[in-house]
Amino acid sequence: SSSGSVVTLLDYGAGNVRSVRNAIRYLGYEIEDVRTPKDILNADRLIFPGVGAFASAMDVLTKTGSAEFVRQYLLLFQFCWICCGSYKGLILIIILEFVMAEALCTYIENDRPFLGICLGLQLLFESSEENGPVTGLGLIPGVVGRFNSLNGFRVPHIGWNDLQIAKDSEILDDIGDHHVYFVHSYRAMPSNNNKEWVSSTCNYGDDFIASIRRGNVHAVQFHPEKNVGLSVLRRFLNPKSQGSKKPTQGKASKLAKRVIACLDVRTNDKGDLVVTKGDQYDVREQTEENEVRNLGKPVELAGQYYKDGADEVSFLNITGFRDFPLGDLPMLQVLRHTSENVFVPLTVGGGIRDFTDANGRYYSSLEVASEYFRSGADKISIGSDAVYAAEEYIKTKVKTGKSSLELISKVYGNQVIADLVFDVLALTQICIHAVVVSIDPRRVYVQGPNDVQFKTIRVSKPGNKDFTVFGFTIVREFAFFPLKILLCEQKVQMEKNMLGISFKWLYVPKVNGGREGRSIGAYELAKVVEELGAGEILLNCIDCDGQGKGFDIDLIKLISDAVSIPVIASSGAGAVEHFSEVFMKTNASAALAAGIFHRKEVPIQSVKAHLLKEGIEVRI
Ligand code: 1PR
Repeated sequence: SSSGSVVTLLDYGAGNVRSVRNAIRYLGYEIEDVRTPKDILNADRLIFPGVGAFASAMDVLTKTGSAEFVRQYLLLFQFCWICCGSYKGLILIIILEFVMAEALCTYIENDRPFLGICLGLQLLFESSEENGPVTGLGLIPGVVGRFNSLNGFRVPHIGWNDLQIAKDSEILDDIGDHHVYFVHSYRAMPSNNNKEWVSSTCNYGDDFIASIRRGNVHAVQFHPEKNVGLSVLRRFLNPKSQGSKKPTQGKASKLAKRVIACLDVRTNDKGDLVVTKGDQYDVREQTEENEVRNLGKPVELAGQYYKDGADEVSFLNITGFRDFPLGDLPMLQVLRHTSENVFVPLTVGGGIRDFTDANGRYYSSLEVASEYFRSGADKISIGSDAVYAAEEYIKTKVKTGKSSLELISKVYGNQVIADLVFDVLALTQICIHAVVVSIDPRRVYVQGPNDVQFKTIRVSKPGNKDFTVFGFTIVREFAFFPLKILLCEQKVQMEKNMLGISFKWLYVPKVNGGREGRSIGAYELAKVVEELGAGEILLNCIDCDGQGKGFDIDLIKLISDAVSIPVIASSGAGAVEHFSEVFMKTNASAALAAGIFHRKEVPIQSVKAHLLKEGIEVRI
């Protein structure tokens, strides 16, 4: 191939760079990986995506010779081994650690074509506040700091936001007022000292730097490998052919509410991997054959939803709790194929836990998650295992650091810096946002708030599959309390109707696909998983699942008010109005639906159009 179609990529192999690779290939370019510093100096154009431990490398270099240095290296080795699964990655990292920084500085100082992404932008600054100050490359004046979640803005900043263009930056010319995808907890701020670099800003509580440009050196805080971001990549890769446009000024920038399409995936009785959909988690048809409901093929449907404007696509491997996902290779294939053509964030969940296979080979949850990331996932979601971890934590008040949630959010999340590898922002940026906890609660009656040790709330809507006894509505399904209470409840309800007494509900999360009730409330679970490192919560509701009667507003309000990480509302969407309702009445950051999209009852475009009409910020 001619060198004109080759892009040099500086990648540690440690994180989810696959989507950047896919985007570059999609645009018709080949990728050459940096193996030695010479590869940097010889590059025609260099892309440095925002994952990996480069900033930590700088930190390590400053500590050469100390005992701390040795300790950190040992930990780094472990980290590489787990994440890369090979010595190749390890050797690459050693090279990177020692000499890449210099080559990279020379390359940038010589004004060679460079595109930094996310962390690749932050590293150009002087330092990071986190556990610091920690020195960066120092090419741009300024300090990288954490978003402040106190003023009501959820951290991490996840989702689609538009830009305020500060100066002509050619590569942003096609963005116009479209939203671009951000996912980060740290940001650099514009100031008089770095004014000459800043090409756009974005507002999330504060105005922060969304992109910089000087000569041929570009960097963006957002992800150009996602959706309209591809135009940025395209312009960077081929600046000459595209001509210059007058950049459109984005309107006042605001984080868009996300609409997510969810695909529950499992193998049917014939052995085909299908998208299915439950009715309160029961995915079998109510026919004699009792077949698994089949609503289509995962890769095709995901591609369709991307075209229709989904802001994210989630895959839930719903039998992952019993079938080991790394044995379930079709799911990994689904991810690989989907990520080649779908340029919105992909989440995958199901079966992320420690596992010993039939041959006695042990896999850690981290290995399972890493395999999902390597196959194209941008985020992973943990269900059952997070419940076990939370129960253990509530019981012992000790963070063992060993649960899948803690381990994965350490390696792909924020705390890694503090207590595992190094104290730099590098690994923070990989993915504090990469670990979603999926909560599957079901309503259970109690008579009053003091009847159980968990948080209860008064609900405004009765349950779905109710039935009537003596003219009073009671809930048929209850997983947590004995029938006696149900009968009591009936009595209370009668009194209520007569005396105006209202009563409370409790949300009990379920594990193993909703089959087993646990003694923990959804509220407690949400609080604890936030503490244990979750970057986002996917909040389902078994009662509402597949019913099409709307989201469980009470539950979503309870949880989204309780935590400061983003909450995805799920279960029950049946009409466009349900989406505006959940965004107006709760602090959900995103709304997820499955059935209405699969059955083509409501297209994603109509949901977006409706939200826009209602004055809710969405990505169009
Ligand atoms: O416990 O880590 O293996 O994760 C299992 C994952 O699989 C969890 O995220 C759990 O929610 C999910 N899951 C397990 N069993 C089922 C099932 O349906 N039998 N599906 C299941 C969860 C619920 C939502 C659904 C929304 C929207 N599905 O994902 O898409 O409720 O549906 P709707 O719009 O049609 O109402 P682990």
